[in-house]
Amino acid sequence: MVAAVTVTNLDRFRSFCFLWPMFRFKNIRELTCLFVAACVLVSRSAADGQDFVEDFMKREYSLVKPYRGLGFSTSSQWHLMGTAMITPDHVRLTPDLQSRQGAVWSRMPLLVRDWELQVQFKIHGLGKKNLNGDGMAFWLTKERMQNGPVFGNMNQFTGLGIFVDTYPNSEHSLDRMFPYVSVMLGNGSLSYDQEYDGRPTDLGGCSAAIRNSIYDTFLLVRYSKNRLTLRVDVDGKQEWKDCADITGLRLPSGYFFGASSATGDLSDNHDLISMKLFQLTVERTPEEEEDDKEEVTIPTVDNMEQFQVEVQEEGMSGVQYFITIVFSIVGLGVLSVVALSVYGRWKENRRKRFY
Ligand SMILES: *[C@@H]1O[C@H](CO)[C@@H](O)[C@H](O)[C@H]1NC(C)=O
Ligand SMILES: [Ca+2]
Repeated sequence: MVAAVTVTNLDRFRSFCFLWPMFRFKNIRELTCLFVAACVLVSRSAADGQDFVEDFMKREYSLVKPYRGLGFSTSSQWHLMGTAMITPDHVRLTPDLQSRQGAVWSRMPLLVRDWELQVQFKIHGLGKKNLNGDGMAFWLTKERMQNGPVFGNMNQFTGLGIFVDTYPNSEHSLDRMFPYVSVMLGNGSLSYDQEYDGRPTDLGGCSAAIRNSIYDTFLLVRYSKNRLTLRVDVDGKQEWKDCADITGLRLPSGYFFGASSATGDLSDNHDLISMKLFQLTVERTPEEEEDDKEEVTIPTVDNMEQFQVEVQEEGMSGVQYFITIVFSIVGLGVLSVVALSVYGRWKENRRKRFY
């Protein structure tokens, strides 16, 4: 089918070029033919790329409009939890109201070896900047359908968590622009620390202006050969921007996709529009095949230490810092006065002894 189409295109292109001798400007003619040929080829390959990707979208792992097979019944392919609600345009995980939690979880364990997940979502609300929260998370974990403190999911989870954190809980986070997107790999005992916006455990991330955006906002997660990459497309340029790249990451198969969200004192609408899972065709050398046969039972990252950051106790504020300095100077002054007077007495005593 594709070959036939290409041949027709080529024929069209050839006859098109043969019609041209009526023009004298040989160079222009050739240039135009080249240009047309390039256009034909480019449009063909762009369309081919599309076909190729669509072919591999795995419906059984994807959540797309019109959201059939989503619901609260056990036969659903995706299960809803908490405040999650289906509308024609999105699955609203939480409304812009305080203290809500909502989630949606796939019922199918993921058995695809090399994959790419494209997520489209929308976070919007009436709160002013940094007076909104808490954000959204996307999951590929052993556990599913749990309530908890991590964006509406349990802590000490086992597997992958990708967080779109819209509220800086820690003062130390102010060196990062929020919203902040980050990746964490849980092993069942590691804890996500909300007080520090997950900083002690994050493996990478980036700032992304995704709240109240006029553009469609997307995440792209790709996992192949123990490498996980995260990209974002948030500024309407239809381009993927690198956000995180983690090698040596081992993720067992048979985990579940999910998306969750929570609001607290601060809130936002957290809308999931789609999660599309594509199977990738990846070639492997015999060694890589061997390496892949090793059974992975717990998620791990090689050289975990490289990601670890020192998170200090909440430091001093400007005022505290100033007071400390003033007291130090006064203290030093007092000390030197005391020292001087002691020295003076000692000298006097010595003089008395000599006479
Ligand atoms: C999980 O990872 C942490 C940090 O690398 C480690 O201390 C802990 O022992 C691991 N837990 C399990 C169950 O492997
Ligand atoms: Ca936060």
